[in-house]
Parts: sequence; structure tokens; C-alpha cells
Amino acid sequence: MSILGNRVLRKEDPRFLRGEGRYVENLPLEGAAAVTFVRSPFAHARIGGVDASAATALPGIQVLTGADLDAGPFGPPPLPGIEQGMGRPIVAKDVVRFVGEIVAIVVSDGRTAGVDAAELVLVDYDPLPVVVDPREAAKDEVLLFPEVGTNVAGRSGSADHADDLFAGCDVVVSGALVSPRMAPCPLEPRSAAAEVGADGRVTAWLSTQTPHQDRMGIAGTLGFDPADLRIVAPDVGGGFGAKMLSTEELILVWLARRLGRPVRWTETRSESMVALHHGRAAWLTFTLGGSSDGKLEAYRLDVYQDAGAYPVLGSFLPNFTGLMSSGVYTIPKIEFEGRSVVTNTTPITAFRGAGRPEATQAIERALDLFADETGIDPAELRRRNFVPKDGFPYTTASGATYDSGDYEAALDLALSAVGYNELRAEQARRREAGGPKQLGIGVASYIEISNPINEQEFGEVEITADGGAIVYTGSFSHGQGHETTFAMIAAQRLGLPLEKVTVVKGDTDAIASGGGTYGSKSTQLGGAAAGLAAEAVVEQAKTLVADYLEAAPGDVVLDEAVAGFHLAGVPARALSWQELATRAAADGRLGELKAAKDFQAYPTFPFGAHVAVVEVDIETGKVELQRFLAVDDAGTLINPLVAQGQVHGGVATGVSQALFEAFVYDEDGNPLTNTFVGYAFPSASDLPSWETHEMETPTPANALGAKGIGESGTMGATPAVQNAVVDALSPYGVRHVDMPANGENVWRALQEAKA
Ligand code: MCN
Repeated sequence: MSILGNRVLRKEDPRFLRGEGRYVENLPLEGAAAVTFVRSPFAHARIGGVDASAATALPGIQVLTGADLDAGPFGPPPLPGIEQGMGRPIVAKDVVRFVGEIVAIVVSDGRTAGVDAAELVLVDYDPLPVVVDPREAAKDEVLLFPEVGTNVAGRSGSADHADDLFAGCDVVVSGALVSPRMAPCPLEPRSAAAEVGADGRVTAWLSTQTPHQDRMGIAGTLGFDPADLRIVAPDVGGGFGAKMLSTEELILVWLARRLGRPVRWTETRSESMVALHHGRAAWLTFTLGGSSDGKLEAYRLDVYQDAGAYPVLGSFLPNFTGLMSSGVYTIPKIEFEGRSVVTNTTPITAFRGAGRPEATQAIERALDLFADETGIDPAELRRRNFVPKDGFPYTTASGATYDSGDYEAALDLALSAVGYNELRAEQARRREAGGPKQLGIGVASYIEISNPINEQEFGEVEITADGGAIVYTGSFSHGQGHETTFAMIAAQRLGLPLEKVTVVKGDTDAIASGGGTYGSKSTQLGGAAAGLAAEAVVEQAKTLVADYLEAAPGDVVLDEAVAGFHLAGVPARALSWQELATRAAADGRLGELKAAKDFQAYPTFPFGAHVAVVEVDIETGKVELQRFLAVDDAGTLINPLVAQGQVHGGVATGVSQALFEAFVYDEDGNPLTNTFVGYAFPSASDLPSWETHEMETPTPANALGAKGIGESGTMGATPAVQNAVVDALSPYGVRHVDMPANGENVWRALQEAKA
């Protein structure tokens, strides 16, 4: 029986549960200097000078500034439509553009001495006008890069508006929403260490999701041969898209080379809140038109994406928002325009979901507004417009080609599992009774794109002398459980027990190449590559077995029962992997049991339906999420237990954006939520137990049939909850509630509706 599809416990968990995880901060590094960054307290200012004399007067303190660094700038990513003239100086030299930008580097023997010395570094700031709202910034009145002449850092879609887009529509609804800026808050903040070896090569230990890309990025930016750099990513305690290469890691490698001494740095939590790149921060306006019997005909979506002070991946996200704007619906006409705009805030990156939740938030709100206007039940309206089950592959008017799906089945399962009709009846009873606690029911049908930019990934499988196997993967697991699921794939292909398979990741010397992990692409690419490599090893093994058993390779059969092979029709003539490896090792032929594969594929489109049930106190505005039910389809599941864990985390993120989280700046660009005291997020007691159901509609994109699941939870959860809150308040005339729908925003929406 295949191990694939079974709820196998995670192999890595005993290590983590016993506190035996090894993070960058735990690595012993003899004689390492501590690095502390002096960061700007101003959102926008000219730097008059840096006076480090008081700091360097202390014993063992060295201070370096942008003047010492002859490399950079860093970024922007060379992606289509992204303005290339807005690179970030690795250390700010003339101008700072957000609170938290690095202006000087303090090197000390111990960490506390570095913190004390950093406070003595005097920077002369001459404040400049500040802009924090991307719609304001787009007016180009305050310019972050006067030499570029505009704050618009990226464009996508089309600026053309068709006058007749909504011609012939009986019903047209419009709305606007802000997808709040979120701080990723990984449990392990960023950490980096670097050392130059006796051979002159640098080893950098990074808390990262993308070791191989970091190697190219660091060597490229600092101007040396990537062969002279080894990146090691040990255990990483969460990344959520934000742990990709940034200036701090570049500086650590640069310092190790410059000082000839090992260096290390670990972010403090409050440093992480402003320096680690943020997510979301999109201003969306939409118009949806259709017939009065609920057939959708035209849709327009406009996005102002806050890129933060320097365009990094976030500036490209509107491309995904536009691509996915059609949702799960057949809308014949779609117009989209996206603008990414720099502001005096922390740069925006690809936080879990990355541009796709924003698309879902817009279309799912639009559908509810349309349902409200036409009096059609929101679930029924969705059903009338789904891409039909037999309509795949399906190309949307926004240009995405969906691989496979069954959106109606997902919605039907969600509605029956949650007891939709009973909930509506209970809602009607409460409305009639008119008490303060009203029920809201929110539905969201979502679609996600995983592996959105057709990437490739590397996998290698090697049989060891004891008859076990090692999978070397270019994917990186920072919480996703690849040590289990990738081992399951290889074990199944090799006919080996799971405990005989080990997964190696995160070391650029051990693994020939790699893309890393983001865009929920690891399983469909890295997992598939590992599977192909294992299959190739099986074929190689058959040749060797044939030699040893004096048979033809074509007669050798893989036999899971013996964890090895036998000859077709002669089960007694068998050779286990262990026997084979022992003989091959003795003959110097073990190297024949090793294969590497790169696998490239087109994107896949996971989907699902989420239902949220909230109770809203219409006197205080307090929202309580009572139930949350998720149906998710990520194609064929490797390990439903791991996938369910991913759904739990993703849903928590999505719910949290709807109800709790928002990173806020004042008009001078001062962060107001830069500690865990001010930044709201839920604890376990604020959330209900998730009710999850899985569906499996395989994708033809890879041999596993697997799509991604890592970000799916974030797509449906936010609009389901926002729809539920508005639904609870609709009898009071409320048509919109700002996210997060906390007590204050709900109360305000009620007061505005009353007025
Ligand atoms: N899986 C499965 N069957 C499938 C799809 C996935 O069993 N059909 C399993 C996989 O094998 C893997 C896990 O589910 O163990 C997630 O796989 P996948 O969907 O391929 O996503 P990635 O591994 O590429 O993870 C990336 C995704 C992203 S982009 C973010 S952001 C994210 C996330 O995953 N950040 C996370 N999940 C996270 N989980 C934790 N704990 N911490 C983070 O920082």
C-alpha cells in the first residue's frame, strides 16, 4: 500500500518539541563579533553626517557607514514593469526613506556593548516631507526619488477604461477596501552569521527561505564569485514570505570579508517589526455588473499597492492580483489596473498569499454586494457563475488558465457541513428578536495560483551504504514539513520504509541548485523533482540488480514487500536495497545509485470554499468568530495531516487580517504598532477550532497531481470573515466595514450607517 495520502506524523516534530531545533542563533561561532544596526528614527530625511566618535571611543567598538561600503544598491527585482531606478543603498548615505532604515553598523565584541555604542552614534538628520498613503504618493508631490521623477514603482494591467464596460448590465455595484498592511512576525526573528574560512571562501548561516537565490544575490551585489560563498540555512522558525535576501544579510557577508573576523546578528522583536519587510497594504476599488437574475458580465478592479520605501517583491504583487481578479467565476469582461507606489514606510514583500488574497478580497466582497443588491442568496449567486466542472482548462478574461477544479462541489460541501440553511434560519430568528447579538454568515469561494511564475526546482536522490536514501532538495522548509512529505514521496517511489529516507535542504554546498520556497510551489516542483530522481535511481538500481542476479534489467521488479527488488515471476530471487547497497559499496559502484532531476511546470490553481460565522454585538461593535469552516482542494494530497496543518496556519493568518492585524503609521511615517504591545494579533483563545474538509482534484501539471496548500488558507478566510461581519450588520444599513473589523471599526461603520 502506498504511503502517499496517509496522515503520517511529521518526522521533524520530535526535534522541535524537544527543543533540539538548531537555529542560526544557536550556532557556536568562535570569536564572532556582534553586529548592531543604527536605524533611522525619521521616515524621510537628508543625512547631514554621522558622528561615531563617542561610540568608537569605547573599547572594542568599530562603526562603519555607507561611505565605507562600495557595493550596492540592492534591488529592485528585475521584473517586468518595475522601475529600476529605485535601488536601496545597503547602508543609507544621503537620504533615509523609512523608520528603521540602516544608517550605520556597529561592530563589538559582545552584543550589549554594541547596543550601548549604537546609542552614542550621532546622526544629523534634516527632515523631509513625508508621504505614507500610496494614493497620495501617486500624485508625485513628495518624491522619494526625485531623480526618477515619480513615486510609481510599478505598473500592471491597463490604464484604458472602456466606456461601455458595463453597458447592458441591469445591476452594477461598486466598492472599495483596504487590505491592511501586515507584519509577518515569525516566531524566530531574522538571524545571520558569516565567516571567512582558511580557503578564503565565506560561509553565511542565514534564517532564510531561499539559500541558493541568496547566494547569487549576495555574491552578485557584493561583486564576487558565487563559488566563493556557501549559504547554510539551518532550522528556520517561520518566514511567511518575508525571509528572503535583504540588506542585513548582505552586510554580514560584506563585514566578514572586510574584517576577516566572524560576525553575527539577530534581530530584536521591535527591530523585526520595522526592518523585516511587511505584506499586503493594497487599496482596492472595484465595480461589478451583471443581469438582475445574477449572471455576472463585467468587472473592473483598480489597485494602489503600497510598495514601501524601496520596491522589492511587493511592488510586483498587483500583477498577481490582476491575473487572479476573476476568482472562480466566468466573467466575460474584466479590466484591471495596478499601480505600485513608493511611500515612506517599511518595504512591502510577498507575505503569505502575496497579491492573490487581495484579488479574492475584492471579488468576494463584490459578489456579496451584488447579492445584496439583487436579493439573490450569496451562495446561490456564486453557484450561478462558477467555471463549470467540465470547463477545464479554463482561461479567464484576466488571462489565467486554470488547470482543474470543481468549485461547486467545494461550495456544496462547505454549505452542507456548516449547516447553511439552519444558520440562515437562526439568523432570521435573531433579526426578528432584535437583540444586541446578531449573527453574520460569510461565504467565500477562492482560487489560488501556486508556482505562479512557472519555475523549476532541483531534486537528487542518493542511496547510502546502509541501503537508505537521502533526498537533496532545492526547496526549503521553514515550517511546512518537507522532511516528512518529500521523504514520503521518495520512499514510495523507492519502495523503502519512511524511516530509511532522510531529506537534506538548505546548504548550497550539498545541493547543486535550488529555487527555495515561496509561492507554495515546493511540492509540485521540488517534491515532483525528488519523485523523478527517485524513479531514475530505481531504473539505475534495476541495471545493477540485473548484473548481480544475472538477469535482464527488464525482468527486475521493484518490490516494496522486501524493500528492494525481485525477478519477475521468481519472488524468491530478491535483493533488498540494503543488500544491493552493501554489494555496490564493496564493488565501488554505489555511485551508480544516484540521480538528479530538475523539474519545471506551469502554475496550478488550488481552490476551496470558506464559511465564517460571527456574532456581532451591535451596541459595542465587538465581533466574535464563532465558527470557521474550510473546504480546501490542493489536488492530490501527499500528507493530509501536514496539509491540514498548513490550512490551520493559513486560515489563522487570513482571519487575523480580517479581525485583528494592521500595521499603522502616523502621517509623519512613525510606526504606531512596532511592538507586540501595540500590534494586535489573536491568541489561540481568540479563535475557534477550525472545521476543515479536504477535496482532491488532481492537476495534470505534475506526476503527483499535487497543487500547493501553503497559502490557500489566507485566500478564503479574510473575505469570508469580512463578508460575515457585513452580513451581520446589513439590516442596519451597513454595506462596508474597514478591516480589521475590530470593535472600533465595526462601531464606526454602524454610526456612519445610522447617520
Ligand atoms: N502538501 C501536501 N499535499 C499537497 C500540497 C502540499 O501534502 N497537495 C504538503 C507539502 O508537501 C508540504 C506542505 O504541505 O509539506 C506545504 O506544501 P506547499 O503547498 O507545496 O507549500 P511550500 O512547501 O512551498 O510552502 C510555502 C508556503 C508559503 S509561500 C508560505 S509564505 C508559508 C507556508 O507555505 N509560510 C509558512 N506555510 C508556512 N508554514 C509555516 N509553519 N511557516 C511558514 O513561514
